[in-house]
Amino acid sequence: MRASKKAGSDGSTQNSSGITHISGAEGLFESTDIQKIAKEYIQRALHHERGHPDTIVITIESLKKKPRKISTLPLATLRCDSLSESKHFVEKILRLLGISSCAIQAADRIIQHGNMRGASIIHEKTAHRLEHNRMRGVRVSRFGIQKAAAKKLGMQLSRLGIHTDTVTEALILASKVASFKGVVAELCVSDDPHYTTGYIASEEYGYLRIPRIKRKRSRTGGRVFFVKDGTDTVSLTQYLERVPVLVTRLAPFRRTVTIDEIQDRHNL
Ligand code: WAQ
Ligand code: MG
Repeated sequence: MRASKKAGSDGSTQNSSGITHISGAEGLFESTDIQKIAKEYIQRALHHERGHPDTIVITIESLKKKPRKISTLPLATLRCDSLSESKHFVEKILRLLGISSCAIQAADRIIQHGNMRGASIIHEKTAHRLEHNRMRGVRVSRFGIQKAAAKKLGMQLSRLGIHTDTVTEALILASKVASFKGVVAELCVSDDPHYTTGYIASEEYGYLRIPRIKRKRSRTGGRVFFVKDGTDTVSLTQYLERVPVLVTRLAPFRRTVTIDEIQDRHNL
């Protein structure tokens, strides 16, 4: 699903096409659930805090290939008490993952600018932008979770008090992204004005939730995938946009971790 509106009326950010992105969602579902899911997606599009759309597009396609089965990344929440602390920690963690300062700055600029429907792909060292369409970015799609795994995931997230569509979908998306070999890390900041928790996802540290990653009421956000030198961006884009991937297993979850614990793990 994607919902958008012609920009201008409320002074919100817009891209050069004059269209403001409001919300989007995607997933893999059983054919018997299509009606229910389409209804939920329409509800979501119509009642979004980023505004009222004038266009909603819903695409439904049958799968031609069996999905590839993956596990979720392990999930944890970073202890983080302020906006300035989160900025400092994000930089530190990305540096620990080997990402250069200029790539970190480039990611920050893209996210501050906002209003892409998809994600940017950045070379982890040179900071070159590698996505084919810079205005739209790469839109990860065709990811889902098996029913039994979804039930288990729901219980684990409930125990942590974070059982929401937002967390569930972000964790599955991030697990798909991280399952491509050349991807070193993903940085994500929601574009919803009241959702201030973002994340860094990587094979190294798992899905690390970062509270207070942005100021309340800010409408900007975005996603950046940092990739290793030599990553074939055509294959990466094809994998993220087209190849069906299904979560069938869960990795262990932790409640909170501190920046020192992350650093100590790195030094082991
Ligand atoms: N593929 C690529 N990029 C996407 C996609 C997608 N399917 N969906 C959204 N984006 C990009 C786009 O640039 C959006 O502006 C930006 O990410 C933010 O999207 O554990 O809600 O849907 O509590 O606002 C993180 C959850 C939630 C953290 C992230 O993102 C947690 C969120 P949003
Ligand atoms: Mg959003």
